[in-house]
Amino acid sequence: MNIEKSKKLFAEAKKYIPGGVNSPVRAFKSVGGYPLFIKRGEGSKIYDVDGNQYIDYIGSWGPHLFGHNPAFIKEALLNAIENGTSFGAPTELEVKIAKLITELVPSVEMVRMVNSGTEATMSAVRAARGYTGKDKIIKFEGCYHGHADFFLIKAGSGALTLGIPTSPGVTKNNAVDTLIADFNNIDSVKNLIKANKNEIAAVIIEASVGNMGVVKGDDRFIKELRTLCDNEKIVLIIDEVMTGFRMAKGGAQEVLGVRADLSTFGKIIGGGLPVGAFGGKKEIMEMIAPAGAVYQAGTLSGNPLAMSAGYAALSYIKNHPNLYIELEEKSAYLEQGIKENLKTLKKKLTLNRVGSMLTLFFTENEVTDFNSAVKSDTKLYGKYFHEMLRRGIYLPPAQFEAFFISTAHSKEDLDKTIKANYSSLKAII
Ligand code: HOZ
Repeated sequence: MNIEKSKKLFAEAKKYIPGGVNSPVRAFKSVGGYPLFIKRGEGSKIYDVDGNQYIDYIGSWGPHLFGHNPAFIKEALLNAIENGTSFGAPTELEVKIAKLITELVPSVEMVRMVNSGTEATMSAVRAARGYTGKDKIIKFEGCYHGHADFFLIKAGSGALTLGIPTSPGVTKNNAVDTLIADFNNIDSVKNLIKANKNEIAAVIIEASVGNMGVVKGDDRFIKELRTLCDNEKIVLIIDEVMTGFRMAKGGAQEVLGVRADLSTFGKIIGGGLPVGAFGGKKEIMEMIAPAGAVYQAGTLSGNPLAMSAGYAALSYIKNHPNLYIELEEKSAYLEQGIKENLKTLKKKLTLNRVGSMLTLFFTENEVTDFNSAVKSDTKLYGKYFHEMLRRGIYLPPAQFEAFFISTAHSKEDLDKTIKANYSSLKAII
């Protein structure tokens, strides 16, 4: 595989951008080798600057439910750009998209647009603190909620992959209000609540995790968490940055049968453009300025280009409910194919799938939380990653991430992936 142009660009990038990338995981540090510089994406495929084609299972980390560059989003963007790129003033589209989100996600009565998942989670916590008048929050080890200081404690995703789950630069004062519980373990939450009686503003959780690899939230655990938060007057924030509009139109909370007090969303709300949002109960959301005193702001929030792409994506979701059936069938087909390969090769690895997100963990044990996820052989994952890449399959360049499947993945793509999975596993075992 010729990747000379990518190699050259990476060398040049490292002179001007820390580590040569604008977000750490994409530097391929944990799998080794050189990151590919991507030129374009179309449907299920991406193309690098050297002209290589790959079947893509990252999909910009979640939003590309319909594959890259679908015609209806492109058209919406081209129409919107005719009218200008940014006003810093309200537009009609912001009202339409907010209304649409409240229709699609029953727990969301009001919503505020921001520019990224990090802004969404950070602002949701501020709202919860303002609403309850309490300071502390509970998060779960291995869950990742973006890079605000108080979240970078025992975090997942890139922070975990790079071995810096608790980042330097986070002050003791910032860390002291973040309490850490074990995912899928209700007793660990109960103990923290007991030890910090009437001090906890919010529990924040990826109800189905993508950021320590895919780990399903146990139904009973999530329901007990909901009851606990109700009893203790704690705001339950469900982080749907990855799962929102992907697991179902109502996200992980719809599938798990719970209602969040606040939910956070990411780039899918912008059809893949830089957008996030947080929303939920009216009485909490009305705490936000200018309705209330909790300050939150941004010139690019509700940006007309991002809103037009987002409105096109969410309208498509609303009008094509069968897309979740298609996603489920395609994802189950891939899961089944990989499982059969493992059986034929007599290799016991753990495959976790929740809807159209899956992770192949290089460990034999069941993966249900952080401690079981980190038992994975990350070096072996790195080898597997490169074998797959050589065969034209672009997977997340880190063990503790999810593969994302889209409706654009054809049966031919999935068969090619299953075949590559077989040969790649065979090559590394
Ligand atoms: N931390 C992101 C995945 N969980 C990756 C962000 C990126 O590199 O774009």
